[in-house]
Amino acid sequence: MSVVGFDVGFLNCYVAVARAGGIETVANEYSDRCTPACVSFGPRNRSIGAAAKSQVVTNCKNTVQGFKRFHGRAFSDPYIQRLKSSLVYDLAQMPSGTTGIKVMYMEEEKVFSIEQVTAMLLTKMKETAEHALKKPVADCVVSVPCYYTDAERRSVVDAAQIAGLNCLRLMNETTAVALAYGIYKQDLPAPEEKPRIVVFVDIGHSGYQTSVCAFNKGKLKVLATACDPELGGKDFDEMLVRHFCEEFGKKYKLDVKTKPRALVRLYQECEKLKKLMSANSSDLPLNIECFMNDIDVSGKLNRYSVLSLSDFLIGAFLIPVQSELKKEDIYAVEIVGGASRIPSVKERISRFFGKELSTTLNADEAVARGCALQCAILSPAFKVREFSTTDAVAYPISLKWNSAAEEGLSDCEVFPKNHAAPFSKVLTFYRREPFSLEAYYNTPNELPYPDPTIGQFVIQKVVPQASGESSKVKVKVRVNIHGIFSVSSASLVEVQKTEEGEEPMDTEQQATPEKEEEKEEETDQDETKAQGDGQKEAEEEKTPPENEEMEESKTEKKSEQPPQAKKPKVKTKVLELPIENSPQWELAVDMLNLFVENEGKMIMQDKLEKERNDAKNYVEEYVYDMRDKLHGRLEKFVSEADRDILSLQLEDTENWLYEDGEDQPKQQYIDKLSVLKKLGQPIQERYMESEERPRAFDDMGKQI
Ligand code: ATP
Ligand code: K
Ligand code: MG
Repeated sequence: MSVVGFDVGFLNCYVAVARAGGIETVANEYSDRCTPACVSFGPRNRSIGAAAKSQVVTNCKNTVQGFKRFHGRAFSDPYIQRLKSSLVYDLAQMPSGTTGIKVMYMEEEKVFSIEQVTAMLLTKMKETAEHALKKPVADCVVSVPCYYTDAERRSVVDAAQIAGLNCLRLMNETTAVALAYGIYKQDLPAPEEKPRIVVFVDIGHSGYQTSVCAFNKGKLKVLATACDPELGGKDFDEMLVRHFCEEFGKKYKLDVKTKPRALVRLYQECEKLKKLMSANSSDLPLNIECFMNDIDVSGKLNRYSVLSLSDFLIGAFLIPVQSELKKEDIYAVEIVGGASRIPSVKERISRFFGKELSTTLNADEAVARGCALQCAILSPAFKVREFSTTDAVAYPISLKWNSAAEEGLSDCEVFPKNHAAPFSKVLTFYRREPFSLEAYYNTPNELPYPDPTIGQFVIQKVVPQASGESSKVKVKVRVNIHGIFSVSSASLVEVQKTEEGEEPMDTEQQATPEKEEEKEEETDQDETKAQGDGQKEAEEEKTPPENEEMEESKTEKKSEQPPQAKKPKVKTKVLELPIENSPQWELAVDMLNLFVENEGKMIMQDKLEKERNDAKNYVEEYVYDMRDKLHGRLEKFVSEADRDILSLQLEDTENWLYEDGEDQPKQQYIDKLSVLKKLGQPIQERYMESEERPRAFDDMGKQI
């Protein structure tokens, strides 16, 4: 059982693990806790993270970044089409209609789905976690922006599965931050007291998220969220890039937009400049050598000109949080995310809340830490302080269906905005035949996504009662732990017989399907017991059970008698009904399996390529090392003739490495090395022996 949290950022990713009783953000193979969200494709392997980022300029067409925004999106989505023209790499349509990226990999043109690309990034992060924990990693919690829709979330869950991960929860980024904030606080108000209200603001590279959270001892509840998925650090970069494109156009007559490589370099330099500006108010230079057409370029910016340039951006950082929040109710405004370091942005947000901003959390690592904490809470193998997290539904969810009674379509909002999640509700329908429900977001204007459809759900095998009347069908709908909507179960209540005048009974219809089926096989005597259990279940449906998942019973038409009222005894049987689920842009199971298999193959290929490279490096190292030593400490232990032979061999091998040996199978390098070692080993042994001899004398001396 592993306890791992992954912050999959637009630009920067972080891995946190539970180790030695605490949560720790761990470093990758470059000793960096930040792993760039970047994947680069080469003729023999993939590079992921920092290794990929170093190829952004040299292999720009096959190096992908900024792909977080492609999840769950149709290729035809106007948003994707607009982005496509501004990207250095190419996008393509997947057979299912979703978005893929088109690159050259293993010397062939390949299209990878967005799930595959994110899986590659997760593979890298998984390795980082495994390296830190020194054991295989599967269980984890992965972050997503709180504005992600169902299709986007499902796509990330699939990506985790492709990477061989078992995602216990997709966690909203601001909720993860809230958990990281709350779990260590010793002074939270008692459960019955007025909660402490804290606002969390995360300004990343792509997006801007805020959430209002209520804290009591041992729990946090997200009251409301507000986001702008298209406002973050990248917008400042873009503004600077535009500025310099214009300046270089005038000054050097260069059209930067026509050269992808130059544009990528300009983006890199502008991001650096932006960061420098956060700490400097003086003029800052920008110099790039051999920028385009062998021309060196230089430019200059100061904070005041930037302020005027970015005024419209900073103006957008107003927070339309929909809640009845008064300024005096807010205990603190905690700010995280890389772009929260921009002074003018901080100033603006602080002014809006009329409050100094708090920066008690690590701005870069809080999301990953919160995810790891959530994973620890969910993991039975790990002991951690009890802390329950209730999230909020980001967009109101409605269902619509064909209604015989009302002639045409009926609909009903099942989860209003900011409704608690995870959460289940039971809806009751009266039907004679299978029927379908369509789930959709009912505020399309609020949605940062073109298609409000969530999915189609067909309740199958519905039949009328023996009497010919409509059957009572109970449909359980839920927003699950990932924030994904589903129709989780459906059952039909079959009335078997009615006998007047028997014992009074309560709402026995609430019994769960399994309970009812048991009841069918039992004798009359046992029936009471089963009914008793059923009653218990009914109560549970209205009160939150321990597992954090709350349930609420909701009926389309009220048909139940008030409890305690005497009513005729009805013997019923509850049948589980199959549901045909068709969520929007769902990845088909066979595709998913294929992607899992392919990821495995690519991991193997990367491993083989690494081994091949290592084998080559060993030869190179040996050549350099021996050459030095032959004229150094080994000199006395080799005859001149033998030294000349080996020297010649070393020289030949070096030449070979730069020519024919540049790109050979692993075995070739192993063979070359063993040829060299055959000559070198005896010399080294003689040297070792002579080193050991005086030490042996020393030891003898001690014995005497
Ligand atoms: P998202 O949350 O949108 O998925 P992310 O998590 O990858 O993105 P962060 O790592 O939180 O983003 O922030 C990265 C952004 O912060 C980049 O735009 C980066 O340039 C910016 N940034 C980092 N440090 C500074 C700084 N000192 N001044 C200004 N901007 C900064
Ligand atoms: K991040
Ligand atoms: Mg982030």
